[in-house]
Amino acid sequence: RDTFFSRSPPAAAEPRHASPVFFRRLREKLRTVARMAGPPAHTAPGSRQQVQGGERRAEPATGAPPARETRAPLRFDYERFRRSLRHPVRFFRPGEDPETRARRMKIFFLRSPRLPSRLCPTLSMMKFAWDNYKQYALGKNELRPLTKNGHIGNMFGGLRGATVVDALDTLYIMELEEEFQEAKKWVEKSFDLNVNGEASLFEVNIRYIGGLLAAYYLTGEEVFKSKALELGEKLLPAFNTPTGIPRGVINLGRQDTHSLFSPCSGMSWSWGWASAGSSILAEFGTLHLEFLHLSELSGNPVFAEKASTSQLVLNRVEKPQGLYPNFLSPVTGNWVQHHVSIGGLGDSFYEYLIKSWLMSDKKDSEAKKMYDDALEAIEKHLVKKSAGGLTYIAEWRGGILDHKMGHLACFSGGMIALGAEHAGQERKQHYMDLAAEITNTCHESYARSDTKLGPEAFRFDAGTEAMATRLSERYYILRPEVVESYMYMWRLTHDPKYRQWGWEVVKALEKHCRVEAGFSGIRDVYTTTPTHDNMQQSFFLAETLKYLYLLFCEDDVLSLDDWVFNTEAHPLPVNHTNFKA
Ligand code: DMJ
Repeated sequence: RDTFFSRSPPAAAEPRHASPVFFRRLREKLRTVARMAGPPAHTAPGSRQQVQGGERRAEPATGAPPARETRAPLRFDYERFRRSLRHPVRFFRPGEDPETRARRMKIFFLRSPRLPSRLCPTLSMMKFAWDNYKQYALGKNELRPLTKNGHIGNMFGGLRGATVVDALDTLYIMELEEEFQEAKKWVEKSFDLNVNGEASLFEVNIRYIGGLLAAYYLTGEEVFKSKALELGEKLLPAFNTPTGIPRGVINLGRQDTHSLFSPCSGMSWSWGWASAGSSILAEFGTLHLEFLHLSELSGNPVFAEKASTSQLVLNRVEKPQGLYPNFLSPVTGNWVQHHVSIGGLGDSFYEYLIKSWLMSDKKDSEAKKMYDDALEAIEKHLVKKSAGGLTYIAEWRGGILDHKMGHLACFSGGMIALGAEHAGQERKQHYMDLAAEITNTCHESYARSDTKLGPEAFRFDAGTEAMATRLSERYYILRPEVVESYMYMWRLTHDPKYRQWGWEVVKALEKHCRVEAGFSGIRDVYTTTPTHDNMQQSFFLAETLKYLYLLFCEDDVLSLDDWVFNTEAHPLPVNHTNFKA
């Protein structure tokens, strides 16, 4: 029996990592991060530096001695960055001479005659989703397509326009020019960061910061960069914990404006539902990509330091059977619960390990090793084959397997394929096969439903294979993970079945989720007359439609050589070189 977890609360007084060895490793790690982000302009221990909107000391990670390398703000050379890209970012290429374009189109259409008729629907779906959001809900977070109004919700702490920010890069790459300008105008004129409310650190990071960063890198428009940096600064107080592991909820009000009316500004909490005040693996483990770019663009290492501290603490903590449980105490650095999942609560932590390595141009070897080891443990303990021959990834509760896979876990086919290319020679084909098998299982969860859309969770027990068994797990909320894996599998194998499967999803979305004023989730995938949930999720525009579009267009549009997609499908550039002037 695994003895690693202590049932009694661990002694809170002594953070586990307050040792000289920890600080030495942290300093080494930060030096690597600093090297990845480019050479320091000057080295002045403890000197003050100017960042957007004020003076800020380059903060040491919690309790650690001040980072030695601080840097003056450097001008990010956007033109140089664009020149460094190895491929174009869009299907239609500005400045391309007509002859080259005609030749390229001819080759594209000859190779895949059905594609134009598949690519175009994804464009018009995006336009339909955006137009309705704009008409009925602009400035709210999401569209309610049945009642034709907006939804605000409570994840974004007073921030508005989640759909606008999530949609920016998709509109841009699809060349929906007018619509992109509408979205940009809203960000310029109406996107207010001066808000006061409780936000999910994770959601604000992946949707808003990820969306703004991607929009900046794609367009060079300063407004996106400055909003991303300003918002990034507002998230920093969440990291003020004994371990440096952030808490999940943060009040976005300014810290210096505590008053009777906003007494909680800048404060952070753990989610009420998370056991014993713990932080969630998929939340604090899904910051690295965005935070490294915040440092890259601002010249302020504080963001990279914060994200790297989490990675370091996780690397160092003892792992039961090599697995990472979903709940960790930000006070003690100990695991708090026994639940391991590659789906909800765990998912994007694993994704960010392999993507951190790729984004660092394969220099962040610590992240790669963590990914390799984690995948090995997952395969050993969680990957199973059903009686009917379907490979799936079970969940683990204190050593007991729950033979269930969530829709969220279906991103893992794409992730494992992405990592397979870079596995040791003897493991490459093995991981590619595993990725294909998992993607196939996720496809089966769609194929076995009446709507041809997949349920929120499906099971492999009591004779069930890849179907939901509980009423509460039958819904589909426009999630992207299955088409995300199709996109990666297509790009990495060119097996046409992935495009065929993507096309089945397009048809099903059109048939069951399109309503008069947008797209809506459905409550039961096992009936051909499903009721709608009246919600057009912002990730439908950020992810589902973007991945479908990328599945049907040329591989070099947002090429995997140049970009990594954050967990909300916002493309962030691989750091081939440093772009500082
Ligand atoms: C998205 O916000 C992100 O993909 C996140 O990582 C998981 N959940 C949703 C989509 O299902």
